[in-house]
Amino acid sequence: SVRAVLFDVDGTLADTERDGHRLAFNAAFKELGLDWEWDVELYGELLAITGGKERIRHYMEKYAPAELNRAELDSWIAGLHKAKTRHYVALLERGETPLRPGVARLIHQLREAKIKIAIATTTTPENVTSLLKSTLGEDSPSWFDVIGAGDIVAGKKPEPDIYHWVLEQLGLPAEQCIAVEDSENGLRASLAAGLDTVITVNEYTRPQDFTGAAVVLSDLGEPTQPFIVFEGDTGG
Ligand code: XBP
Ligand code: MG
Repeated sequence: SVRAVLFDVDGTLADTERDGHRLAFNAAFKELGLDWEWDVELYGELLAITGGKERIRHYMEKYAPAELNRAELDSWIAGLHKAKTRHYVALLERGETPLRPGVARLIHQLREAKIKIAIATTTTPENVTSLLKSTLGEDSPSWFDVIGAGDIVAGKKPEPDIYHWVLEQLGLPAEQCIAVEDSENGLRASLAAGLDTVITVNEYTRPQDFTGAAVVLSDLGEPTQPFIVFEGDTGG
């Protein structure tokens, strides 16, 4: 039986990319006096690289090369990304980023059923706690048995590192857990860690290749009507 469900964050718990992370990156660029602007289409292309710092580095290599040595570039990117995280957390704190359909319901049901819940994401830890607090309440981060996020592992998705780390912290084998993801990179990571994976697609990830997923859904859904039990129905 299933002992734990491991949730991705960006694109899975909430639609955080287009009107969240993207806007925060652009605000950070402006703050630092850069004339870069990531529009919706370009951002879709850049999403192929997971992790904000990695995404900035990839963009620079392709579109805006800098004459810095490796160490200078690392620290410059880290500074820019810190500003981005500040803008992103401020945006979440405005409380205008809702969870996707069915996410809150499933989390509550899993807790009631005493099935463990965990987070496995490439995003920065503060982003995760801010999103959980602004949507599920101040103490909701403590509902999660493990929160695996950001730079605690070397390889970001599609590498399976973060899933291996979370499974190890949970003390559970992959066969007793399920992952919920939204992207091909996320699915590659969860499958490589041996996890059966439910995919809920979004605008950016709908066209991607989800070969190997247990199921591909539009979202986790909300009941539109109360569930009706017919008395005397023997179910046959
Ligand atoms: C999500 C990401 C994240 C965010 C940015 O990937 O790629 O990097 O876009 O977050 P996944 P940071 O959903 O597969 O985990 O800037 O904090 O890295
Ligand atoms: Mg995702």
